[in-house]
Parts: sequence; structure tokens; C-alpha cells
Amino acid sequence: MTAPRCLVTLWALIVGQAYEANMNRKGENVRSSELSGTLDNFLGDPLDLLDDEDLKQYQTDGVIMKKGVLHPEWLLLLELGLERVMNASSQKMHKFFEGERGEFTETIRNFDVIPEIRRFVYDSPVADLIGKLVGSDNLWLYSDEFFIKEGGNSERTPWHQDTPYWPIDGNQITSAWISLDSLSKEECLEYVAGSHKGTMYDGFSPSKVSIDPTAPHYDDELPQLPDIESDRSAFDIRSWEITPGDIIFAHPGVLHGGGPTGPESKRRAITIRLYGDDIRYATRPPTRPTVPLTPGLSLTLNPGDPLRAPWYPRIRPIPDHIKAEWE
Ligand SMILES: O=C(O)CCC(=O)C(=O)O
Repeated sequence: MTAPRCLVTLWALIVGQAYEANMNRKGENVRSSELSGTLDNFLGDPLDLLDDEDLKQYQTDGVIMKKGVLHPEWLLLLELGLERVMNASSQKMHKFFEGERGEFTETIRNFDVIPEIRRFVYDSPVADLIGKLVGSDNLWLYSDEFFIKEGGNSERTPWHQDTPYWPIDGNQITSAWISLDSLSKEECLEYVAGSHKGTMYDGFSPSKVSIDPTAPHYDDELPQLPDIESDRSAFDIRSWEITPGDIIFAHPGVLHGGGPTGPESKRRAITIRLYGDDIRYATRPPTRPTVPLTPGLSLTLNPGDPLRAPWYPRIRPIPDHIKAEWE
């Protein structure tokens, strides 16, 4: 090893340790992006982070976690985006457990109005990683969603699949879940491995969730969710300790939930959901609208049509009009 390489490695080691120590300062008011990153983590091509084993595991389990994917610059962009979202009167803040002790907030489709989120979706490595995972060169945005648990003691996110809420069929779709805060395994989102290959259950009903987390979202068109919390050992539940920069990639058909926060903790997470060629328009029970609201979609598409509509902007290849913004 040459002397300069030696020094670089030593420097990377020291910075890396400081990075880990900083990232573990949970609950403190520290921007994840103010923390310096490790050299080694971020010099390579992020696409190399996904190998054949990951692709196989994703197919089998419907979920994988990759460490150290996002450089702190991307985290800074997300934090600026979140700040703008929280101050944007255009963005509706949906409350879970509204008025109760564990209340937390969700806001959806920030891409349309928040430039930082738009930049993140086009420019960060997330889109290309999802393209590799689902095997599609073409990618469209399904939605982006923040889940904000601040102030301590936020409730669990109820167990659910995303597919019953979405008007889609097909397989080439993934959610990239990114936390801006360090999390213990218990605070992380949890997943039932392999459940994307099984039944599509009904969703949960947000207004009834504190009484019955399996109370159906629709009437009775879909089978009711299993009560996973009361029989956890019967399910192959996966979750991970998270450092900002890590990403969990999950198929939206995987049962997922969890991640309450402790008294001192916060958990600000964003999910970016992109899909590829095989995703088609499908209907869901008419008793509730699908999520997010997409007025007019059912007037322009028939079940089985490729999901192409202005609600779902193309992300890859990057459209010329987007490139023209900086070229
Ligand atoms: O972060 C959370 O608590 C919920 C995330 C979620 O349900 C999702 O990304 O689909």
C-alpha cells in the first residue's frame, strides 16, 4: 500500500468512527447531514452496492436493507425538503392517532411542490438502484411520502400492505424507505419477509386503528389483516438498526408496520416509490378512494392499461424537459 493510500485509509477510519458516533446521538437536535460521511462508503458507484445476492434476497423476502447508500449531501437535501414541507400550506398533514398521545404525521406527493424532493428523486442514486432491483430501465414515480414521528412516544405504524390502497397490478415497484434519524431495531419499520407473495389483505382503517388495528379500510371485499402484533412469533419479522444513509427497499405487497419511538427519540422518514414497465392500472373496492387521490385517473385508464398518466411523472430515462432545467 502506498503512503498516501495509507493516510487516506487512516483518515477514513477516523472520520468513519466519528460518523458512527455522531449518527448514534439519537434524539438530539443534530441534522443527519451535518455529520461527516466516510470516504470509503461514498466513492464508488452506488449501483455496485446491489449484488446478485441482494437481487435474489429481494425476490424471496420482498425486502432488503443496504447500509451507507446515501452521502450526507443527499440527507441535507431531504432535510431541507422536509423543512419546506412542514412550512408549506399546500401540503396536507395527515395525522395518525390524531389527538392521542402517540400522534404522528404523514404527508404525501411532496415531489409536485417541493423542489428539494424533486431534485432528490431525479438526481440521487435511489432511482437507479430501484431500476436495478426491479429490472426496468424505465421508471415512473408512484408517490413520495414523509412519516414524521417527533416529540417522543409516537405510536406504532399499524401493520399493513400498501398494495390494497394503490390502483395497480404488477411486480416492478419498490419503496425506498430512508430515515433521517438513527434508529434502534425496535424503532425501525418492520417487515414480514415473503408476505408480498401471499394474500393481498384489506388495509387498516385510520380512524379505528387505536381500537382495532385490523379494522378494515374497505367494507368486506378483501380479507381482513392478520393481528400480527398479538402473535409476532408466528411471522418472520425483519427489522434493522438504522444509521442515516441506509436504505430499506421493499415491495409494497410486503406486510410492514411498527417503529414506535421512545420518549427521547424522533424518526423522520421518507419513502420514495418508483415503478417500472410491468405496472398496470387496476381497480380497488369502490367504497374508498385509492391513495394518493388521483382524480380523473379512472376516466382515462381501463384496468390492465399500462399505468401512464400525468399523476405519475417519468423519472428514468430523465425526460429532456427536466434535463433542460440545468443543461
Ligand atoms: O415510516 C413509517 O412508519 C411507515 C412507512 C410505510 O408504511 C411505507 O413506507 O410504506
